[in-house]
Amino acid sequence: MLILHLDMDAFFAAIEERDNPYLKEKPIVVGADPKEGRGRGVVSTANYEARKYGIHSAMPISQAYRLCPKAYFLPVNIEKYQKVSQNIFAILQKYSFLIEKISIDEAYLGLEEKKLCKDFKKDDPYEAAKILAKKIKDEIFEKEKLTASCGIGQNKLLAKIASDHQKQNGLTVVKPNDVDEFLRNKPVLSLPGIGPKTEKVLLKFNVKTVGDLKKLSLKRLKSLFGKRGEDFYYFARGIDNRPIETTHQTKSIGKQITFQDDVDKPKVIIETAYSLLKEVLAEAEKEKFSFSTLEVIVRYFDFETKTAQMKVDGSSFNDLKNHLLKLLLKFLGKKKIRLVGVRVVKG
Ligand code: TTP
Ligand code: MG
Repeated sequence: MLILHLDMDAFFAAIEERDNPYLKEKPIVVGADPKEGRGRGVVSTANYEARKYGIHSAMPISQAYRLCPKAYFLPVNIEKYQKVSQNIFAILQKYSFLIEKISIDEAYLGLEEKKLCKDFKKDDPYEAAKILAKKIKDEIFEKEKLTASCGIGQNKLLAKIASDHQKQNGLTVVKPNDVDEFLRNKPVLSLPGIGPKTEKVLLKFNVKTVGDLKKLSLKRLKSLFGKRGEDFYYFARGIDNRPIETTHQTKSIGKQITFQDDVDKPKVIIETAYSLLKEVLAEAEKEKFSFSTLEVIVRYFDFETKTAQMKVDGSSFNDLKNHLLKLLLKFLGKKKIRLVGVRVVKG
């Protein structure tokens, strides 16, 4: 089995650029209203023109505004993007029965090697997969006027890193003999499960790239990171046994709000959290989503972020309100609060 990973380029921003000809080749930021630098939400995404100014997803919108005030700031029109996403997944389904949806703009496709070779009259399944990826990209462009980047490899790890390798309309194939060379200079951050915290720990051992990571023994990695360390050991060698999971299950439903001004009145925060809980439960009901954990998220004015959870199997709405209050009270009366969020989680 070969894996193809597909990820749309600057997805939300590319759709807006497509639909508004005046935006062509201009810096575009999709996200919260910047309110001339006083806006309080975050950037959902920016197109590559805007990324030249250092703007990226999840950055405070006020910072994005400071970096490029002349950028075009657009609100998130999620219904529109979901519709486009459905069209793209409908295209993907024509090319593989084995699809794992990762997000609104990203998927893994499982490709049977024998079938690939037969369909495209090639001896090398990687060459055949490359032709298939090209066809998918062409069809997406023809029907949706949007570009995607694709990566092909012997597992999810390689396919995903490959799709990121030449972003914007890229197509990268990593054959088994090229794996070491391909991974050697990639930053450790490109491996799944390695975020900024793990990156920092690794830096203490002078490990910056996947090549550096390979020098740490299995024993060492296990003692540093436990079970995750074992994964890192194999990932560094391009080994990854994670299967394609076709039935993608929702794991959580959450809502959050950034206050226009930092709030210290407990009443305002509690009432906001209650109304978020209501929205979350309505969505859980609509999606027939059963959950067992309730989580609250609080971000203080200085961006310190706290979360607290509790098991809430089978609780009524009033019980949940009480649980929420209990969780929330841990965080109130300390510092002014910038954001509050509520989430329900499966398992
Ligand atoms: P990504 O695929 O991570 O980003 P992208 O498609 O905008 O850019 P590229 O793949 O070329 O790097 O996310 C897909 C969409 O999901 C993105 O267009 C907007 C949304 N999104 C958010 O709303 N918030 C986020 O923090 C991220 C990362 C993405
Ligand atoms: Mg994308």
